[in-house]
Amino acid sequence: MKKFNIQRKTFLRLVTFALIIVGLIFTANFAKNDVSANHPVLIEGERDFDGDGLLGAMEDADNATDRVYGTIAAALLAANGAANANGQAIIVTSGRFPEIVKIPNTDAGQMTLNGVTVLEAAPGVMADIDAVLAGNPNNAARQAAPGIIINTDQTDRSVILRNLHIRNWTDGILVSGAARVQLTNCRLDSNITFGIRAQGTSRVLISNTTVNASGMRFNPMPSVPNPGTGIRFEEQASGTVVDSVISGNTGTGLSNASTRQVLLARNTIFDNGTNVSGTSASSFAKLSEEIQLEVEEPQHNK
Ligand SMILES: [Ca+2]
Ligand SMILES: [Ca+2]
Repeated sequence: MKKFNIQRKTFLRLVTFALIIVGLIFTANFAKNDVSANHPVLIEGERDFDGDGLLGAMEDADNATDRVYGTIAAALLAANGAANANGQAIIVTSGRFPEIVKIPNTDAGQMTLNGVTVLEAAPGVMADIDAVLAGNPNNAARQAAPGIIINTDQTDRSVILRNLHIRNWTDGILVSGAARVQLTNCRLDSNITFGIRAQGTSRVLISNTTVNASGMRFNPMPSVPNPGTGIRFEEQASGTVVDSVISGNTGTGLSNASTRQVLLARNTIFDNGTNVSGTSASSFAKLSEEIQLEVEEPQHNK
């Protein structure tokens, strides 16, 4: 009987030990494979949203449960419970963001999009993603780079940008690979090469967006436009531009050098170096009247 008790105790210890090992293995695998987020996170601009006295990098790192961040980059990565390129990142107080936004952020080891990635400013919030912030280090390095860089071969998940103001970069927004991107209600100016540039086999929808003054940058001295085009499609990129304003760009307003067609509807294209240029007669097409009527119908019913 005594002998049995010792064996049972040993047996229980072995079972406990085995369970701990299994638990550790499970935890390690879970951590390694946990790319999911898909919860909304908030980004503070230059005003403290959650009232904890922290802004910027301090807000990024304070804890893993508040889901509030001080930089766009931290809100889109995985640390401290952030979006991990899967979900919605909402800028909730106005401010200037002197940071290059990479989606996915390969420089930080985020090699893929983990889901639909949304970056937007809340209504009434001015989010100024600006290469130049007086007194801030690295203004010159940022001015030599694009502001928002979206590059992925994944075609089954979108990147959505809404209500952002992007200025003083080379390209304001550079889309490449096979990325699927929707830009709505964005404003771009003072980008020296291209306001919005689509390459590869990307597909880019541009709606309710204003692209002004590409090629005009004056920090700290006038830059040479290179070429200062508003919206540009290259390689096999394709897209649709609707309800947008393309004006005051030094080079071409809307340039399609891609082999694919770009669809247009209800845009104002005015006072650019050249308003529109394409590589062939079929570079552009108007969206059909049927599609326009469908879009406008709800307004008639008001
Ligand atoms: Ca805060
Ligand atoms: Ca925080």
